[in-house]
Parts: sequence; structure tokens; C-alpha cells
Amino acid sequence: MTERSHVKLVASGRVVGRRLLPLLVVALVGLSACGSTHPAHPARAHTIGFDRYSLILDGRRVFIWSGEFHPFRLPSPSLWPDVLEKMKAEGFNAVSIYFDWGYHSSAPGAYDFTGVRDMDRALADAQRAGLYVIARPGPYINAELDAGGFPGWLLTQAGHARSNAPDYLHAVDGWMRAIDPIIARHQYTNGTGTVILDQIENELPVTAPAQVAYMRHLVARARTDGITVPLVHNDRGRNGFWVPPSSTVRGTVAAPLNLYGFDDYPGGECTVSGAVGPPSAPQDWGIWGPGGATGGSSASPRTPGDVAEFGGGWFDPWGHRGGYACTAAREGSGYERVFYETNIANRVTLENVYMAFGGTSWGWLPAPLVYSSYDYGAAIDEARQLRPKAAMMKELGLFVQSVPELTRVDRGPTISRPAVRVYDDVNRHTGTHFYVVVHPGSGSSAVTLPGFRAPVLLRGQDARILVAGLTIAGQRLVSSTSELMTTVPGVLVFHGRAGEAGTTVLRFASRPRVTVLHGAVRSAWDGRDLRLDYVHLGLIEVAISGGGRPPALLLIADEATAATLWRPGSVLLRGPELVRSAVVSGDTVTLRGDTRGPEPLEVWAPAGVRRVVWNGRAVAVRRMGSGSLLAVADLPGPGMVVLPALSAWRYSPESPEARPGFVDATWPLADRTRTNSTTPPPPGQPVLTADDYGFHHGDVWYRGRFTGSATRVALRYGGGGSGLLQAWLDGRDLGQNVLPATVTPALLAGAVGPATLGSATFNLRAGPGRHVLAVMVRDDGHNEDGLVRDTQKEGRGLISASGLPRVKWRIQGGLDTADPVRGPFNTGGLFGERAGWSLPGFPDAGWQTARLPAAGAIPGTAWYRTTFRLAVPAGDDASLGLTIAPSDGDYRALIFLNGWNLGQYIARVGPQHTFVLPTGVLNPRGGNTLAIAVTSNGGPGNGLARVSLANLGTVAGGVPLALDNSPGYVGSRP
Ligand code: IPT
Repeated sequence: MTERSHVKLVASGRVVGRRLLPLLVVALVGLSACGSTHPAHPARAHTIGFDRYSLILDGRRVFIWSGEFHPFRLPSPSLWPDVLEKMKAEGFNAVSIYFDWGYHSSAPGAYDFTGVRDMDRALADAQRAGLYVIARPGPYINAELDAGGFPGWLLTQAGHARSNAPDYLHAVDGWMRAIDPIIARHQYTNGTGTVILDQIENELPVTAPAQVAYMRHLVARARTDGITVPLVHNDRGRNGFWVPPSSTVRGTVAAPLNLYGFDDYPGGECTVSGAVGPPSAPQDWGIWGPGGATGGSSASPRTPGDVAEFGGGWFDPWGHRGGYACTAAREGSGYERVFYETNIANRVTLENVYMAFGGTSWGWLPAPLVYSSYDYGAAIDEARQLRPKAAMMKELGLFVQSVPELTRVDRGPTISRPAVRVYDDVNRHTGTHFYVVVHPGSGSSAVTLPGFRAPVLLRGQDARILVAGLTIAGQRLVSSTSELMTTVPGVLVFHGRAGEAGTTVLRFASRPRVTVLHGAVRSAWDGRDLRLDYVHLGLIEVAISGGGRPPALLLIADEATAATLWRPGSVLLRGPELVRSAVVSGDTVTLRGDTRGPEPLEVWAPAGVRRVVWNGRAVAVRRMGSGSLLAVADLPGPGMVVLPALSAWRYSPESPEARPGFVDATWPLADRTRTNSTTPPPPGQPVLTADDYGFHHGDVWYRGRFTGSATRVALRYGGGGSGLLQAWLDGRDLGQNVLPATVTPALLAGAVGPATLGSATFNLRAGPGRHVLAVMVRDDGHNEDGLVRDTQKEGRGLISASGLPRVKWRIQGGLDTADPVRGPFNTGGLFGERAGWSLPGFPDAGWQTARLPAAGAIPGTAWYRTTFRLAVPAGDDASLGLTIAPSDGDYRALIFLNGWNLGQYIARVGPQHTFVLPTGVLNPRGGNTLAIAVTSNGGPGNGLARVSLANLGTVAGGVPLALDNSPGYVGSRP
């Protein structure tokens, strides 16, 4: 059954895109508005509007509290709901999603949205998890990705990327025509999804005419493709670039968009020495000075404050000693409170935390500056575990959604004390004050806020949002020095730091009855207000009735207790590691969630609920004084996960390409004379760069034949950060050259850096006669193009060779089309990769047996293969990793699990030693195949170290799992 519905794109504040679109009244075939495809749920038309305060959805102001998640960084679609449900539980109401053009396109005009590339599924998952979506299809996305998200085939274009060059725009149109309809299907305005915003381009910092025309083209394209939701860009900083024409102020640059957003990453990073200092105090862009940059909210006074990306961590480059644990601690609760709450004080009502879950830059996805893990120090770690900072995110996320008064505030006066800044934001309609108290430094400070009856103490890097004058859940909150977290009918939840005093004042018409159910609370009635004084410790429970108001339960939690509270739907819960969903039906509340061990469960559900079901099983409960239902026994935790030792290794050397007799007749000749790369060869020499021959990702081999003598060769090459070149003359190993891991700030910004190009010089003993020079280049990815300088076109592989007589070159590498299931980034040009050695089922029985750690390595590449079986108990979600033990060796390794390239390990460079094996790629209840390609300069001590499985976190619960399709060896590559 289908239904027709009328969709109007209107706004209560202003009409979206009035200039761009006629008011649309579209008849649609209805799908579900609430996530299920059950035909009983007809589509419902929705409206998206905004004014200078907030987005307005269906006439209701909504604070958009979003987290960034890249489905392409989790190559296991059945786990996408896991991350999205965790985000929802953690207090986000939106998810921002980049779409990586290159991930979907292995050739011009070829677009694939199946399997791990099924973005329709990702958008449906987001809707099912109850999250709005900010769609970010680029075309350029940066994101520490190979070529910033451009496909390999685009890199040989003549036209300047990110401009209005016709060849580039033609390619862009192909991508947008493929991705836009998928996004359009999931638009909130249609009633068939939750996409509320669409981002055009990404941090385009050049505003020359070619870019102005480009932006206009992209906007027109999106509209033509059926994108009807508001359009936005993310300004690289507070530059005032790409501001909606209707909102433009002096000094800004306009684009035909609807909203203005900007990015900010104040957190910094853990330094190479590992030293961690507090990030600087937050900047205050709401009052950006005259004469200074026109940025932040003030760049676009008629649109809501929108931070399109705000650092929730930071990426970690090759060779860094900081690591993500350090980043997560540095950008932990203190940082998040100080910076995110300053954003709120500055009237931001759309904020996207980059990243909510970083995931893995698996295969050849990474830009040349980063290693495989893109954990980002995010609140949900790469292994899908909640970090401690997730608890704070939950407090803040639930708060911004519980108090709609926050979505229409004006700035009052700011009070600056030496160590503390106090913002006074007020909702003039309701008279509600939001005092944002920010204490960026260490030490402690106390302030007394106007109208508050007790001082507020802040210790260390900390901030609070304290509310005064709010009617909520039928109660009148005069003020509280505890922070409001959330509310469900009849219950108000506050939190504060353990051991610190708190005072909450509520107004009543007459003296209410106060029953302290748990904790120590002093209450006083002054004829008008009820004052409660207490010290935050555990969970304080106070029941209040009478006084001319409906009865209320006040729950006041310390931070450790607040971390155990969850609010799915209109149910409040305490105890488990995670609560994913709660559905009330009749007298039963049905819960889904995770436990990490035996954990308690307490439920505050609507009156009438008497039964509790947890993960499909009835839980015996008893009613408590506060009206809650408490599980009589703890919920069970997960069972035992036994990790097998990895043994029975099979071993085979490869790199036959190095041998003089190797037959390369089928390899393409590298004889082109023209290239659009930014690194052409010297005049007269052939073009060697791999992209020009269709080899875009991973390793590339060259064989050059020459006749005559030579004593020295200089090989110029491009390999990205930590890239590598190995060479052989007539089968004799010449050695290798390694590019530095060091990443300069300029490289981070997208410039060409010395780290990505190198020159390898070898002495030769080539007498008169015929010779073969074999060269292998490990390409660690194409540069990003943050500065619009076509830096992604810097050559990869060999660029030129000098010192030799005339050479006839042949080239071989990985094709983006080699593995249509695993995609363009999975397979490079190693002999073993091309021959299927990475795949499950490859017949390795004839290989030598081997033990690890290996005593040494051969020059070139050798493979280790083994299989292992897992028996993770059904109903448990075990997140496993693979650890390569640190050693003094000098080698690198590509790790293939069931044929999926899950990352590159570089000993001595690191810092990554453990690689997440995403469940789904990993079979947790069956057999798995591991293949590791070790590349080294050879020699004793440079062998592969011990390899073992690691348990990165196991819970009872999780989401239903479907294994990825992992095609195996079928006599060749499939
Ligand atoms: C900004 C990008 O928009 C985003 O794609 C990602 O690269 C992020 O930063 C860093 O992780 S770029 C900005 C920091 C200059």
C-alpha cells in the first residue's frame, strides 16, 4: 500500500530557498516517516525553516547536536546501527556524514553503492536510530583521505580541481548525479528520511571568480538533482566565506546557500614528545571585533549559529608519539565542557562534533599524512567502545535537547573574572537565563551568579551551564548550581561533580511536601521558594508533591552516576553499560542494550509499566520508593571470549619482479610523453607516474631495460608520508629509500611537502650490455587539496630516473577495479595481491611453514598466512584487534583479514601496533583467514614480530550481525 502526501517546503521563520526554488508542492509516493518500512506508516510532509536563532523543524525549534561518522571508515554495514545507536544514546540527535567520491568510483562514470558502499542503507540506519542527517557529499571532502576524497581517475585531469574547469565540472556532475538522488530519497522534507541539511563542497578557502562560479554550479546541480533541504558550506575558519546572500554583511563572500557554517579545531594535538598542555582558552566569536575577521555567527546575522565541524579529537600522523589515548584525554570532558559550552554561550544552535566515531582508514584510504587508525580520540573509540568522555557528551547532548528555551537566546552581558568567564544568555520570551560559566585553566575559582543563592565552584578545566527561571516538567526552576541533564515525565535529572555542594531552588504556590528518598538533603521553605542543599554524591532522590504543582521526582547524580543514566525515548534508566532503545507497550517496557559485566538495572517508566524486558528476556523487578522498577538481580554480562593463538603460519617470498628473467611482456609500456601531474619528468624523459597508467592505489612496480653501462642512478619518486622505494639491478638488491614520516603544518594544510616526494640514489655496477632495473614504490596516498592548488596531482610512483642510458620502462600496479566487492582502495600492485595471496582459500599448502617472531626478512616482500577459528558466544559483541608486537626491526606489513586490507603497520615509525578487525569482516563464530605482506630491506632482526589477537572490549548485547561478503580465491582473483 502506498499513500500520497503533499510536501511543502516552507518555514515558520523564513522560507527555505525562496530565491532558488518556487514553493514546492510535490505529490510523493509515501514511505515511512518513522523508520520502519511498514506500509501502515504513511509518509508525512515535514518543513524545515530557520531564523537567526535556530533551525525550525515542523514549526518547532530544534537544537541540532550532531556527531560526525563516516560509514566508509567502518567496512561492516551491519555495525553501522551499532555506532548510530551509541551516538543516539550518547545524546546526539544528528549525524553528519561525508560521502567519499573515490570510494564509490573505480572508473569514470562507474558508481557503486552496494555492500560496504551502500549509502542508502547508511541513511536508513541513521533514520532508524532516530538521528537527523547532515549530508556532506563534497565533491571534495578532505577528511585525511587519499586525494581528499577524489577518485583515482580524476587525478589525471587537466582542469584545475575545485574550480569551474569544464572537465572537472563534468566529472563532478557525474558524482553528484549518482549520490544526490540517494540523499534526496532520505530527505526530511519528503517525509521519507531524516536528512535536514546538505553541505556543498568543504572548506573552500579560495573565493576567486572560478570558485564563485564553481559554488554556483554545485548549488544548481544539487537543486536539479532534487535536493530540497537547506544548503550550507563549512567555512574553513571564521572567514565569512560562502554566506547566504540574504544574510551577507560587509567583508563576507556570498554563495547561493541557505545557512552559514564554520569549522574550528581548538584542541591541538598531543605533541611528538608526548607532552600535554591544556588547550588555550576558547575564542569568543559571538562578539568578533569590528575591523577584525568577520566570522562566526556575526558573519551571517540572519542565520543560526552553526559550527559545521568542531574538534572532538584530532587525527594522528605517521610517526607520532602522542597517540589517540593521549588525544582522547587532552580533549576529554574538561575540553568538551569548556569549548562546546562556549559555543552554546555564543548562540550556536547547530554543532557537529568531528568525530563522534572515527573508525579506520582501511586499505589505501588514508591521506599520506595519517596511519590506518582514524580513532581520532573520539568519544566512541575505533573499537566501538565508549570512552569516559562519552559520559560528558551524554550530559550535554541530553541537556540541549531537553530545554527548547535554549534555542532562542540572546547574549546578555559577559562577566570576566581573572580565571572565569560568565556568559548570561537569555530567552526573552520565557525569561530563562542560561549562565555559561567557563574556567579554561587549572586551579579553582568560585563565582556567584545573579539571583543564585549559593556560589558556584569550578576546579580545573571545567565549565557549567546553569539554568535560572525555567518551567520544566510542570515545575518552576528558580535556579540550580547543579546542571540540568534531562527530564522524563515527572522526573528532573541534575548532575554535579562528586563532593561539591549544590543548591536547587524551586517555586511553589504553597509549601510542598518533600521526601528525601536517598542521600542527604537539607530543605528550606521561605514562603515562596523551596531550597534544597546537598552535596553531590551517588544518586540523591527527592520526591516533591503538593505546592500547587504535579508531583516531581528530583534525581541529582554525581558524574560517575550520571554516566550510568540513559534516556531512550521517554524512559529513564540507570545501570547498564549502554541502553540503545526503550519501547513502552501496555504494561511492558522492552529494552535493548549492552552490559560489560553483571550490571544493575533501574527503570523510571511511565505509570502503568510493570514489566521489563531486556534483550528479549523478562527481568524480575520490584517497585522502589521513587516509583522506579529495580531489577532484583544484576543483568548478566558477556561470556568468555577465548582468543586462539595465531600459529601454523605459512610463508612465501614474492617480489619475482626483481628477477632479471621475470616475464613482464604483458605489463603496459610507460612511454607517455604528457602528464597533468604537477611533477612532470624532465624534457625528453617518459612519463612514469603511476596515475597516468591507471594505477592509483597501493604499490607499483617498474621494470626498466637499458643497454650500456651506468655507475649511479637517481630515482625521483612520490610515495606520500612514510612512502618507500626499493630497487634491484639485474636481480641484485640495491637497497631502499624511505620518505620521512614527519608531517609539516604546511602539509597538513594541503601543501606539497618534502615528506611526500623523495630521491633515491644508488651506485650501480652495470657494465656494457643489457640490464633490468626493477623498482617498487609503496605509495602511501595522494595529497589532499586543502588549499586548492591541485596538490592531489603530485606524482606517485616513479617520476624520473637520471644517470642511465635510454630506458624502456614497463609498469604494473593495482587496479581500482581489481576487487569489485571490496572496492577501489583494497588492492594494490604487489605480486601477491595481484595473484590472490591475500584472499581466503588461496592454496598455500605448498608454502613453507613458519613461526613468528621471524628471525629476519628478505629484501622485498614476503607473505605470511594463517587461519583461525573464533567462537564468541552468541549474543555477545566482542571487538577484536590484531597486535604486532613492538620490535627494533625495520619493516612494514599490510594486514589482510578475509581478503580485506585493514591497514599498514610500519615498525619503528608507528605509532599504531593494534589494528581493529571489524566484526563482519571478522567472523566471530567461525573461520577466518589472515594474510600479512611484509616488506623490508631484508636482514636479520627485521622480521615480522609476534602477531596476536587482542580483545578490545566485549559486551553482552550489540546489534544483529551479518557477515560481509568476502569472496575467496577461485583459481585467480575472483
Ligand atoms: C577540516 C576538514 O573539513 C575535515 O575534512 C578534516 O580534514 C578536519 O579538518 C581535520 O580532521 S580541515 C581544517 C582543520 C583546516
